[in-house]
Amino acid sequence: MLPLSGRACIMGILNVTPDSFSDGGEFLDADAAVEHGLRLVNDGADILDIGGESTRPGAREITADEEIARVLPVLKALREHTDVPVSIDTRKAPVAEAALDAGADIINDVSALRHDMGMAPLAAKHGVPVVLMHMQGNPMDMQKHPHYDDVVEELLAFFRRRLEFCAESGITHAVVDPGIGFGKKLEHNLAILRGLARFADLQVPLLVGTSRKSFIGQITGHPVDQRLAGSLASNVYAVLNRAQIVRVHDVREMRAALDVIEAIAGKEVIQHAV
Ligand code: HH2
Repeated sequence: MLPLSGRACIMGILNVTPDSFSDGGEFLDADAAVEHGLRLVNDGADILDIGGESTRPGAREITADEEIARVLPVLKALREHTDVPVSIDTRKAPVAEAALDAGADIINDVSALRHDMGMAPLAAKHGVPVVLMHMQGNPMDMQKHPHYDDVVEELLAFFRRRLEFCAESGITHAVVDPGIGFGKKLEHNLAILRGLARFADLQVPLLVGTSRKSFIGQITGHPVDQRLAGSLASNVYAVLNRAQIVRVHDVREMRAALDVIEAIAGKEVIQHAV
C-alpha cells in the first residue's frame, strides 16, 4: 500500500548501478547501498525506490539476471532493518517478481507496463500499487527528437489509456508520473510542471521526479552535483501543484523543505494547493 496520508510523501532514490546519471557507482557495493538506504529512511524517506538499471538518456539495457543480482541482496538486507515501503524501479517482470518475493511493496515502471507484457498480470496477482511513468521512445533514443503538439494534453490522454489498461488487467492502485526528462525537451518539462494541477483530473496520485535532472542544469548552468537548489525548488513547486510523491536523491533537504511548507500552509497543503 502507498503511505499516503494527505501529506506529500518522499520517495528516496537508491540506485545500485555503475552508471546512473548522478550517483552511478556510489552504491554498487551492497553494504554501501544498504547503509545509504537506511540513511535515507533516517532522513525522512516515506518510500525507498531501489533500481538496478540506469534509464538515463543513451543507457544500455541490461539483462534481468544482471539487474536481479544488483538489487536483490540490497533489498533483502534492507527488509531485515526497516519496514519502510520499498518500490522496485524496473521495466522487467522477472526483476519485479524477484523483488516482490523478497518483500518489495510497489512497482515503479518507467515504461508504464509497456516494456514487458508480464508486468501487468504480475502486479495484479500481487495486488501492489504501480507507478506508471510516461516516456516518449526508450532510454536509448528518447532525447533525440522529442516532439509534442500539446505535451500536457498528450500525457493526459496517454494516462487515461494506461489507467484503462490497468483496470482491465485487475490493477487496483496506480500512480501517474509525467516522466520529467524522459523524451522531453526543456520546454516540455517546464510545460508539464506548469500544468501539473491538470493531472488531478485523472483522480489517482501524482508522482514527480525532477531530482538533479538535466533541465535544472539547462536553466541554471549547474553541473549534476550542484543541482540541489533547483531540485528543491522544482519539487516544492510540484507539491504546491498537487504532486503527492516526490522522487529525490537528497531526502534530508527535501524533508526540511516540506516541513517548512507544511508549517506555513498546513499539512493538507497538497489537497488545497492551487
Ligand atoms: N527518473 C529516473 C529513474 N526512475 N522513476 C520514476 N517513476 N520517475 C522518474 O522521474 C524517474 C524514475 C532517473 O533518475 P535516476 O534514478 O537518478 O537515474 P538513472 O536512471 O540514471 O539511474
